[in-house]
Amino acid sequence: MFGAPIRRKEDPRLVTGGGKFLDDLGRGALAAAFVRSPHAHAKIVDIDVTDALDVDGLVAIYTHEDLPGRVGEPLPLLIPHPTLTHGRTQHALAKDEVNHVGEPVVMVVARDRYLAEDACARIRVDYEALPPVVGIEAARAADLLVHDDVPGNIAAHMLQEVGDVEAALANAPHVLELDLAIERSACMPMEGKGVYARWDADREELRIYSSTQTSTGVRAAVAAKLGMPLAKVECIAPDVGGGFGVKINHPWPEEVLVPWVAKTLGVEVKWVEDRREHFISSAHERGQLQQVRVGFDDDGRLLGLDVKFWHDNGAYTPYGIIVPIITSTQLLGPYKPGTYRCEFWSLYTNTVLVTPYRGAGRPQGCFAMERTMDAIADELGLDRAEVRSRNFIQPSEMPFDHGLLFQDGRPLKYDSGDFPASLDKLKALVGWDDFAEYRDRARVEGRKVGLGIGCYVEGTGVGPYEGGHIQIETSGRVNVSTGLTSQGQGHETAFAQVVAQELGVPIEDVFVTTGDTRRMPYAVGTFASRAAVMSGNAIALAARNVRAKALRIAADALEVAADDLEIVDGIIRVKGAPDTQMSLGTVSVMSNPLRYAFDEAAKAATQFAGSNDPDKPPVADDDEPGLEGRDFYSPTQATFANGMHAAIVETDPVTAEINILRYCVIHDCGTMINPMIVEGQVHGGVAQGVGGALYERMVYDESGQLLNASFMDFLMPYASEIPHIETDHLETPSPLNPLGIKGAGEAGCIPVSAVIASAISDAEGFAITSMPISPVELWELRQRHASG
Ligand code: MCN
Repeated sequence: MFGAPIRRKEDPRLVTGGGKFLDDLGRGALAAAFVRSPHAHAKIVDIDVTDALDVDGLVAIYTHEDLPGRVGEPLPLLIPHPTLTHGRTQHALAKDEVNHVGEPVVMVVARDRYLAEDACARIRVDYEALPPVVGIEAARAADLLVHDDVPGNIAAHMLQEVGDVEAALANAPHVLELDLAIERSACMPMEGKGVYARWDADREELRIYSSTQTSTGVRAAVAAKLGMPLAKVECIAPDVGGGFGVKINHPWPEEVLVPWVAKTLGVEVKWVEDRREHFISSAHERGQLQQVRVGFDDDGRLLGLDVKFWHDNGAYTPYGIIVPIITSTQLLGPYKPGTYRCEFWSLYTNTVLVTPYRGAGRPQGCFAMERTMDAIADELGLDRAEVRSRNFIQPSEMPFDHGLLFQDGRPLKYDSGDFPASLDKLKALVGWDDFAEYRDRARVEGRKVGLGIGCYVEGTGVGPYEGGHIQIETSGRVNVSTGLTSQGQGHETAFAQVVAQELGVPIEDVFVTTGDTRRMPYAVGTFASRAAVMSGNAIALAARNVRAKALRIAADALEVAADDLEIVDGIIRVKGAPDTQMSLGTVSVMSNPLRYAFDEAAKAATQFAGSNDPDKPPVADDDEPGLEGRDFYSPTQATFANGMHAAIVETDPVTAEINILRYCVIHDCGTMINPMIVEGQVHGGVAQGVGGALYERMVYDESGQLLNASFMDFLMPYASEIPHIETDHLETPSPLNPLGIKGAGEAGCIPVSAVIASAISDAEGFAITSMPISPVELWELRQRHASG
């Protein structure tokens, strides 16, 4: 049950084609398609739709001018921040100007998608091309501006400092400087975005299905944009084929426009994103240039860390600057920096906008910190693991307050963790102490092998809240709902495990619903590795309330004290006298004044509390009817998971091909609900990390065209590129929440670029400072280092 590595309940359905994804719905709906900007930066001079009007099956064409009221206003800026002095969001359809290739300009609705695309192809948009800003260097130079009214292309400039870093660097026995870079990549879920909306004219109700990570957010945003009462708008996330961050942006332009058209025309409309649209009009992440100055003593202990970085936020900032703030606050990982200053600039470029992608700014921060740790070890000739361990925050120092502000504006305070124990486990797993001998032997054989390491700490389970609703049917089966959505994380299983444990019912009798605003209207969403902490605890609290009520009713009926009762396999029984018992279903009937139960439980209930007996009212005065309850969990701060990875990598001496021979993970996400799910999450994260380290990048040309906007050219690793991942766990429970849980969903991907860079550096004998790295780039680096 809780803590057991049981197989996921949802998998038989999902792996045998039984999933119901967005495009499985609304088969007869009209289709929407979009004319998107071919320019990275341009003024819209004229839009001529005349030729498209002849297309058979065309229903409607809309430009920005056609959008009424709030539908035509810029989309919301979700996370403002005091340092975000120049936040900008896009219009659902571009007004006057486009700022990246792929920005939606015209919406077409037709009988089917083919006809809609035909009509799109006949629409002429005249643009006056403007010079684009492409890449961080161009944005920094600021010779050209993305938004005329944003000087220096700077959306935000932020600085946090703890202690006097300049003084620490001035007095440090050793100071090193590093220039580092991470390129853009993207989430690339198997299922792209999509939205399907239908209007019920009689009831004046709008139902939206969206492949989203935040159904309550979509509902609220659409209701506000369309000026509708919330009560008349529902949003349901069906099965979602991956999100990884990109499906949070409530609302995306299409998520406003499709429901608006459904309501305006009184029809059903659907839009399903194709892969090219996903590349050029969803979101990217990762791109940063970093400069590090670090001061340390002869033992490798940090005295001062000064980090500056420039973050590419693309053309708009719907998410504010959440990604660079996360980089700046979680860069420190498990270490005490002595003194720390971090300053960043979040810069506009004429490229696809940037929103959180699994890891959300942490892979970049981890790269900066871990490359720095390796540089210190190399400088002093010390063991790389030893340098790390000398700088660890110790378990005795927990909770540890860094003196910085976390992204939620609260103090950056680690709740728990045992970094020395994690490192010991990692070293044992990978065989750290024996590796030098293996590497030297391999070198004699003409082989290049290297061992890399990377450590991270990850703030997870952020608030503000999440809820859980539990209802025990008269049959004894348990319905559970929580408002956040699922994209493949195994929530149906994990939350059922929580409830089975708390209520003492068989897991087969627990049914979990997520992401349906009809079932749970209050929710925030699935991101920031928060579902297990937030909904897991909310559901546990709700289950505890329902259990207490069930025991109270049963105690009364059985004429014993509630404390003398236990629940085993859905049966409430007297401890030590198990024959005195009644089922949870029976109690459910007893708590239901209408007694609508057509099963055994009803008969049993009548036996205990005859429905016609006025002396035994089914519901106590202070009880609500039904065996059900709702509760919410709202944490005081994030809980901090951590992990350490090591990889052994071999590079071909001739071709510079890079092979990962072993990949080892120690992971600590507090108490685990289901270790098999956690391991699956870690494996998926590592796989995405390997993509980011060795294969995936967004290649823009100078004019802002994305040159590799298809899976022919953007390389995602197959299973054949992913090494066997050896995983072991440490469970340091969080003291902050009742279940002791920390999040696990993003962890796997955070240190991978740092670890692989560390291993390649070890194999090659020179430092890798930019990721991803291809064999060609490694080969060129070799030539450069060989020629001095
Ligand atoms: N879990 C557990 N014990 C813990 C922590 C987590 O058993 N101590 C389980 C949870 O119950 C849940 C899973 O592990 O089933 C992940 O939990 P959590 O860390 O809370 O993460 P979320 O469920 O909030 O998922 C979000 C996270 C993020 S932020 C991204 S991005 C991501 C990820 O999950 N996107 C994913 N994993 C993904 N996995 C799939 N298949 N698809 C995505 O889009």
